[in-house]
Amino acid sequence: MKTQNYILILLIAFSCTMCNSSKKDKEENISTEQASKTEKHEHKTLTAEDSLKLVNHQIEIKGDVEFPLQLTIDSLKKMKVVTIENLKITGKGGVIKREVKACKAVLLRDVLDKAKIKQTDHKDRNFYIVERASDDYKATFSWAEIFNNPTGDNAYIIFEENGKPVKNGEMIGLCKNDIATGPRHVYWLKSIEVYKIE
Ligand SMILES: Nc1nc2c(c(=O)[nH]1)N[C@H]1C(S)=C(S)[C@@H](COP(=O)(O)O)O[C@H]1N2
Ligand SMILES: [Mo]
Repeated sequence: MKTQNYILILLIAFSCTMCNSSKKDKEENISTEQASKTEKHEHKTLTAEDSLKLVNHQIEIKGDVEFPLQLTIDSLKKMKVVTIENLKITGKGGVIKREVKACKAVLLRDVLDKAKIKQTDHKDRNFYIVERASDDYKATFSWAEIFNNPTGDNAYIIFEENGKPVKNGEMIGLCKNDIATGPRHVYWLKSIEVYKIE
């Protein structure tokens, strides 16, 4: 009887340790998962020197266009410039990441009209447009969004914030009517690329 009790206690104690250890494993898994999620989402802070390396003095409009272009801030200033007031850059769940009182910008549509997308006829409308930054961050638009949808009136290339040059790069791509404006807010803008769906 005594030995039986002893074995029983041992068994219970053993199963308890097993339970705890597997629970602990799970907890550890969750915490590493969370850590890597945060790591992926957050941007590491760059030194002033590294940030300068990403700055472009012009953006290149290329791909399926009749007139490939290199546009500087000065060339944008010669186009139809609009002012965007109280701009909010938002992330997931509407978290405000950045707020700007006033920005000067031109419409992405005007830039694309200048470069003229190579369309064979009026039904040739299946293109996508990529805004690419020098750190290879990218945002994508479709032809229909820009030329046959209110988004066309909301997709901008920003070159001035509160009367000063923009801080991250010289030009920023932005889509003002997106639910969260963070994803299609492309700083260090380097090129606008037009591709046809074959
Ligand atoms: N070039 C470039 N633009 C970018 C990013 C980036 O990593 N590189 N991050 C985007 C993300 S995820 C958000 S939410 C907004 C605002 O980012 P911030 O919080 O770093 O200002 O910028 C966007 N634009
Ligand atoms: Mo983000």
